[in-house]
Amino acid sequence: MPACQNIHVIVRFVKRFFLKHSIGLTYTTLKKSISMNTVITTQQVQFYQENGYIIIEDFLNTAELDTWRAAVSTAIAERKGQKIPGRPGKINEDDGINKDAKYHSKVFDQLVNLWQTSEEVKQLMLNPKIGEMAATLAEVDGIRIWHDQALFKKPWGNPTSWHLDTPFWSFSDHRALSIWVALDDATLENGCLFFIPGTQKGTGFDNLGISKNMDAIFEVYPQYATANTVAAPMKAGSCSFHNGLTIHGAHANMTPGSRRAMTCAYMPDGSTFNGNQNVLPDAEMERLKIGDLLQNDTLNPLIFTRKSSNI
Ligand SMILES: O=C(O)CCC(=O)C(=O)O
Repeated sequence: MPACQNIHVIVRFVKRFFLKHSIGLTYTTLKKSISMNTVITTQQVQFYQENGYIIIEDFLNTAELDTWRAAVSTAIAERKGQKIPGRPGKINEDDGINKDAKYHSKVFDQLVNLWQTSEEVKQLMLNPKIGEMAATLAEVDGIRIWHDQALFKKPWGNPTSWHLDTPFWSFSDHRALSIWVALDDATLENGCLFFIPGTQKGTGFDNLGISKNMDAIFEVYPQYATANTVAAPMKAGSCSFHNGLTIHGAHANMTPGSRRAMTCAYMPDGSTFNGNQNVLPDAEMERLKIGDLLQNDTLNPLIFTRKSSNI
């Protein structure tokens, strides 16, 4: 082969090498910066509407999971045990709703509205992409944050008895829902969630609290006492959404490790005050009358709406 042809071959090889590796580099960079897996398909909406819950595998990539873990841990440390901002009461104390603080403090550590006290958590919770996921699943036009909560089931933690969420809240909307993000692998051993599919269609807004007895909910909803349950083990970084009227609970933590989760409850935009105290500050409770729109953007930010340009 003549020398000039040799040079051409070498140049082509070098070009190909750089092309291949620069694409590789671009892809790696992209992969790192790819945002959360927030696409919701029509099939997923149908599944959610039918069953009242859905699991989204690999919602966060490894880097995002690290960010969430760090933001939530720091926010919890900064709270020094205060459960709800602006309200008295520390974790592990009687919250006036669930009797027997000694037992319930061993269900999980529950810290509410970390987004209000941590800029890092606020960045995560107010992400419109998550709001869009919630709005799409719930089939509503707009989504407001009701409250976030870190739910950390400690080693040997008690089970989370079957319960409903929406009856605790200060509005009554059958489309309200929550995201539950696994910050650790949630397994059958350490307290993964369980759902009773389809129950969101038959439950209501009477608040039963969370009993210590797993079967207490069936005194009110005996029609579900023989229903099938579904376990929702999840890898860290995966998440689920569940309707606040779907009967759900979690296993005991049978391990010496923690089962950490970050959650957020969502209120459809346009919901109205029902008179229940939950997480609203006293001043807001005094101001509100039953039937008023809950549209205080400082307390319940609108994180996604289809009505006008997104936030
Ligand atoms: O994390 C748990 O054990 C229960 C979670 C739950 O009930 C909820 O997110 O609504």
